[in-house]
Amino acid sequence: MVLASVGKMVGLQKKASGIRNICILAHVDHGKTTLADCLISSNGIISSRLAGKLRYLDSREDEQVRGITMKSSAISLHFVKGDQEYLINLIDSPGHVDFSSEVSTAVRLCDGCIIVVDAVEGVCPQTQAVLRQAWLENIRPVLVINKIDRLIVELKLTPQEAYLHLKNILEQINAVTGTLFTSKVLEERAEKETESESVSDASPGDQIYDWSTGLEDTDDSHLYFSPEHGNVVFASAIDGWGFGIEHFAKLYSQKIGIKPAVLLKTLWGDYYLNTKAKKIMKGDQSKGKKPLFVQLVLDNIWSLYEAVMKRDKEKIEKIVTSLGLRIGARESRHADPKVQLNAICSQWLPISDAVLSMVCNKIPSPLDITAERVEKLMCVGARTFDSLPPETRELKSAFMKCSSEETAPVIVFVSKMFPVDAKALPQNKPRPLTQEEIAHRRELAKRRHAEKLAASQGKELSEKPPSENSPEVSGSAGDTKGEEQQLTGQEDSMTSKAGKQEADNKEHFIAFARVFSGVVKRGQKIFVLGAKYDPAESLHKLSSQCSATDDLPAVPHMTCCTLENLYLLMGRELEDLEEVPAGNVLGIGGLQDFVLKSATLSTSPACPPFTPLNFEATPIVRVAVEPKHPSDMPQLVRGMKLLNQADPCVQVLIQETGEHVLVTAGEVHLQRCLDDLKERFAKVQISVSAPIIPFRETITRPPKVDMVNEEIGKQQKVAVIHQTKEDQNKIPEGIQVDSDGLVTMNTPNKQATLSVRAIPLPEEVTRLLEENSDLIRTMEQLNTSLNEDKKTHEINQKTLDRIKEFKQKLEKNLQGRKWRNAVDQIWSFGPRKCGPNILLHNFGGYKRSVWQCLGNSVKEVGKYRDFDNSIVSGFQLATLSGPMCEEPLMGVCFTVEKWEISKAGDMLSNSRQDSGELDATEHQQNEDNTPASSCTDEGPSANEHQDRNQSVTDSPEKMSKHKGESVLADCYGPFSGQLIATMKEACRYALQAKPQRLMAAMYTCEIMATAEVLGRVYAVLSKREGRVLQEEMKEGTDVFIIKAVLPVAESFGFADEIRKRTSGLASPQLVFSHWEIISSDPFWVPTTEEEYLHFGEKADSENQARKYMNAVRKRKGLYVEEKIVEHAEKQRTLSRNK
Ligand SMILES: Nc1nc2c(ncn2[C@@H]2O[C@H](COP(=O)(O)OP(=O)(O)OP(=O)(O)O)[C@@H](O)[C@H]2O)c(=O)[nH]1
Ligand SMILES: [Mg+2]
Repeated sequence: MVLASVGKMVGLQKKASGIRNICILAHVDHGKTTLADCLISSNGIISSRLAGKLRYLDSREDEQVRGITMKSSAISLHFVKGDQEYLINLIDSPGHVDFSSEVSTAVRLCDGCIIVVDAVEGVCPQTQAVLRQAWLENIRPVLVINKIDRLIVELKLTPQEAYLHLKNILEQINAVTGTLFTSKVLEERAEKETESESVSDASPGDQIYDWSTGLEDTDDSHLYFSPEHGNVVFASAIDGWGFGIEHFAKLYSQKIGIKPAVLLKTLWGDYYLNTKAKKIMKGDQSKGKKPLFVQLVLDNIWSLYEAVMKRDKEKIEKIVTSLGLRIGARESRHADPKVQLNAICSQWLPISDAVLSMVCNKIPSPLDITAERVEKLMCVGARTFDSLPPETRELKSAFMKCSSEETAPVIVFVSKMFPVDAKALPQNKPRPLTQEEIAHRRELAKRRHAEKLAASQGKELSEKPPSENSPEVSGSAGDTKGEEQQLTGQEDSMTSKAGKQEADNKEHFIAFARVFSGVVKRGQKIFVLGAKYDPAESLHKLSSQCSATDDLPAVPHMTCCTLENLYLLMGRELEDLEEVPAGNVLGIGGLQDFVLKSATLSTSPACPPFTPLNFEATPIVRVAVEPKHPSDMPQLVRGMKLLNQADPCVQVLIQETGEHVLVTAGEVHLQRCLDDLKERFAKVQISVSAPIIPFRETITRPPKVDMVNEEIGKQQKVAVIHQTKEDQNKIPEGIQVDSDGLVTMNTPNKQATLSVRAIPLPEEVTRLLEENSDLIRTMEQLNTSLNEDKKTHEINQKTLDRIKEFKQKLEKNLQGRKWRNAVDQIWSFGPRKCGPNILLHNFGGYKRSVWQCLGNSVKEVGKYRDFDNSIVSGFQLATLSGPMCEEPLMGVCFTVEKWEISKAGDMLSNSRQDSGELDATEHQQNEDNTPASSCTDEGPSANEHQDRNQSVTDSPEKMSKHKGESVLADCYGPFSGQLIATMKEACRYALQAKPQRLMAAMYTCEIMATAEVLGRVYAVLSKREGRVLQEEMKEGTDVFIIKAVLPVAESFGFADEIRKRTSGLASPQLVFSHWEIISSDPFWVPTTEEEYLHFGEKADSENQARKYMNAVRKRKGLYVEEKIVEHAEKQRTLSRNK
């Protein structure tokens, strides 16, 4: 029976001090949903017998089948502690890495979290990840060490061993918190230092850095988990028990006559009980004594388990009576000892009491939100709180107050949109009839009866009663009607049914949200603010007092909408609400056309959008989908749109090739998305391509010394020569390549000459570029606004400092003769102006650089200026798709060493300048439309599919404006277009002049396996090109932890294979980690006799890189150089030789 009614919940919602918003976080399978079941059963929503078996919050079928949670879902619980009543809004989250974005959506709405740790597995990768997420969101964690029964039943530890094991786990988890805390304090301290430095500016010359200052005087005790602080519960969710040490402290203080406060301090730790003196003494181990925790707590639990497992009836009875419990006859006679255990334990140490009272004591109510958290939520990107408009800053106090007064501004954050069946909506649910309705129906029935009588007397019916049209009436009273009417009635109900079904088919999206301030009401009008909304901009246009009901001018990223329905989230059910006050988690209906995935809602236009959610997973697995029947395309497109809205992490895109692509976080996520798409959103059959695996292209340094021996050295030289010859074969005539890889090319009209060289970037630099891509993008924006002489972007000091620091780091890593002045010469980053490749200018008389925003570069004027955008565009195109298989480049530096424009070209540039035609918009167009407009026919142009015709037809028109100043130029199209194409080609040839390599995306994975299956795990890993980084044994268990890296390309089916080969004992989780160069050369061909014998003529058996490259080329429909069985008999010889 459900204990608390909706009315009760509504009452509790109004008292913010009694609300706790929490989520349960853990590594996969550590028992979150089982724990949630136990908590739910305390409210009578599910029976306590089913708690742990039902997994009530896993409402999807695939969640139940697979046994893992895939989405976060919320439920509101009522809890009474002493004379206080609490409302607990509980959110269960998934633990699998693929769904870590769901964790982000949950964490944002909460004030605290329960971290669950499996007592056997201890701290796992996702445990660390969720701790970090909780930390980033500034929410308070409490700890539940779960599955303690496994220590007794599976590992068969003694209580003493178990104590040491638990202590160890606690240390591990505190170590993780410790690192988070230390790094934050150090960061803050560094920040303060730079601030004070910039204020005083007089820094003493010889400062001594003491890295520990700042750490000592910060109180961090509340951050750590420790049983005596009351933020740790020991539990076994499956057996229904759990306790904090205060439970035992209270119990034993009466029994042995020691103050509870003393016991609370000593029950956990190295203390023992001196029974004679009735005193607690320190130092258990040195004296060979049992610690208090073992003696008073664990021993009891162990003996209970022992008695039940051995079916020692007498002992069980003794324990049960001494504890004063009552066990039903059914449980005590049950064949499964677990049932009996559950019955005893859940009465003795009910887990829900232990966990919920810890939550109420330790987790702050919404009223206690910290100023730090508020500021973090309100400041997006590089903006600081001080730079927000004053009206916006005032809202901080509304946040802090969390007030539900009428005057308080409403602020709501929507963290995700989730789909529900129309049937599940409260307004569509069958409900008991009211008295009036019953009377009304009775009346109708009577009338119908009278009509029937009349009909049987042969009287004609003149007209139908008007009420017949209503579906419920016609449905329920079919049997009492005349035949003719029955038919019409059926038709009616058929049409209305069809209509209803259509309505059912429509997806209803509910916003998963929290009210941070004010009261939201059904039917209220409110502003919807997108992530890019800027209050400063809109406050220019609107007054801060305006409301969503007014008629307002259009402001970017802001719309108005009406809150149609408000819901109380109750797991699988929803309950209608009229209004929801501040501090609560709720569902909002009617936003699906206004909010895509997340948004901020407010009644005040001064409200800033909340900071975007921190997503830990990078979507990396992409597949192309298409309907089995081409005519189903519109449904598929619609379905993909819905899927995009329903999942916080999936990306849905249409590639230039016209393919519809899904990008997901991993295999399990992909499977779920496809299931959803097929069965729910599109409802059509679809075919799915093999996963499209991303690669990167790069170059390496040519080998200088051969390390093996001279003999092979000679051969290799031959090979190198052979290769360079081959490479040069690829380069058409008319292009000069010197021995050092410098490529010199002319534009088709011979007006300009470009010399480009490609050099591999040091690894650290590539990493630095990758890490700072956001910063690079900001720099780009700043530079553009500076160039346009717009001063709207005031440059934040903090951003400038970060840019300076970035520059210094680059300088530090780019040292040596080759890189002299390189950092100052950086012209652009690419692809998309923020990627991990660099363009340098290394010719005289040119000064433009990306550091313009730092204000130390002179504005460049000169003959190059008009066309430098073309060079940059050419570079962007070249880095976007490389020559090997048209994948983006990574870690390559292109240096332009010569750029000459001949006189005619100059003239051309001047004439264009004079006619003022080279305005920004046209330039943009050129960049976009003319990449393939070169008239050179040679070269493997990536963009052949791009509209070449268009540029050809376009160009004569444009060029005719120049009144034939240069007849030569005319036939080759606009000069800027030629430059783009030439630059792009030159970059490609420069790449080809160097040894090229593919880079593969790598996953890291951590696999736990017992010694018996270790060998098989290794076998699977090595078959899939995995590399073991580390192997260690988990203390106190026989489990090994293996850390390995694995190419994404080889990862499909990996988890399944490992699970099968180890009979389900090991199950890895894959997380994207980095890009790695594949050492083999995709273009390598055997040159010596021995190599021929060993590798065969094609040499493709061993060459991983070539395999990948050809697979990608095939997929993209590019030319693949392959020999299809040429000499059958030779192949046979080969296989025998091998
Ligand atoms: N022995 C034992 N098993 C438990 C306990 N709690 C949960 N389990 C089992 O652990 C498995 C996983 O439990 P779930 O509650 O689904 O774990 P979860 O953390 O919700 O998993 P995800 O949501 O997929 O991350 C189930 O088979 C449970 O029966 C426990 O206290 N003791
Ligand atoms: Mg779960």
